[in-house]
Amino acid sequence: STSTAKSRKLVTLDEYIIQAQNKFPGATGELSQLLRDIGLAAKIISREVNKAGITNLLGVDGSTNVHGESVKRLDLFADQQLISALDRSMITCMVISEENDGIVRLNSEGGKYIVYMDPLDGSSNIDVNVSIGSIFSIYMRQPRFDKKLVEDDALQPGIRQVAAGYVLYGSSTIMVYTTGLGVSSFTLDPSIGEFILSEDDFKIPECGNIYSINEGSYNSWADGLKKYIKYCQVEDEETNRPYTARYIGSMVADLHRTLIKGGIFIYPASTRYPNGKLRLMYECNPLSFIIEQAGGMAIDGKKRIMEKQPTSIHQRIPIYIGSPDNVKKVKELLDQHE
Ligand code: AHM
Ligand code: MG
Repeated sequence: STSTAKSRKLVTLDEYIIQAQNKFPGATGELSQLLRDIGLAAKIISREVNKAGITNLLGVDGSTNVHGESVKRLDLFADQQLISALDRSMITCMVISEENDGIVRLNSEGGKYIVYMDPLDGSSNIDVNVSIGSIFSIYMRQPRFDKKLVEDDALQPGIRQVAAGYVLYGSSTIMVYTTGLGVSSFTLDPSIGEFILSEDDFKIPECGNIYSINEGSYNSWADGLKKYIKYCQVEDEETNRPYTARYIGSMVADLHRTLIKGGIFIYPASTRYPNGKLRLMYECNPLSFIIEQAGGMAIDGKKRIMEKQPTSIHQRIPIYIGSPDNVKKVKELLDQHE
């Protein structure tokens, strides 16, 4: 019957974006175009990530391969792919990337959007064939066209994000994004080269039994955090403890698991990283937007990450993010042991 045929219909990322845009009669389609640009770059990066093992056999980083060609670093390759995808459609005025110290100007005259990105996060995991990801965060340029485009235009708090997402290059390649109306995910079918809708209203469990933190820096943690990790390890059947420890070391992979299975991911302040390691604008804000849209929470230990007024484009911030019950519990202990 038609209804079964309909229910089996595969929806591609591009179709989904156009359908979503059609729900807003006034929409110009520019944000949709931007998301499609990122989707295309993601497919190209995914292909290269899958080939990385073979490339490694031929020579790495700045060295030359057997053909005498120089081999590009994968993170720089990802950076260039994303920037040229965004450049093509002329709607982005500037890009701020982990790979570039300053801002990258694209269409500084007419471009409406400011894009932050970490083109290939978790790059230390490339060498060991473990999941890595790309992260993006999109803002509108504030209407000040009289003035020259400056770095300050990009210093907007996370609550002003108009869209954010990530691509996880794992056992399959998955793109997850939000425009503030819930969280959708797409799985890349490499045989046809399309992202196919897999989930269109992701919700994080209220409480989870997985904690994710680099315990190597235990000695320099705040007392409240030490207490929380001990709490996770206590045996208590009723609250499903002890929790399970999982830490991949790729933020995108650790957060994707947290989104699906619940629990908490923490990158706290430590002696080595007094402000935490992760970057506010292209790691913490976009992941916070997604987790909040899925019903979770993200704080810096005290306050909501997305309300933080940024002071510089590459600044770092501690992060406690995940299921609401888990984040509330660690906050309670942090407050108690200040
Ligand atoms: P990178 O941008 O150099 O790849 O570092 C970011 C990564 C995150 O993906 C991950 O959560 C974190 O670093 C892990 O850091 P650590 O090895 O200190 O636990
Ligand atoms: Mg990074």
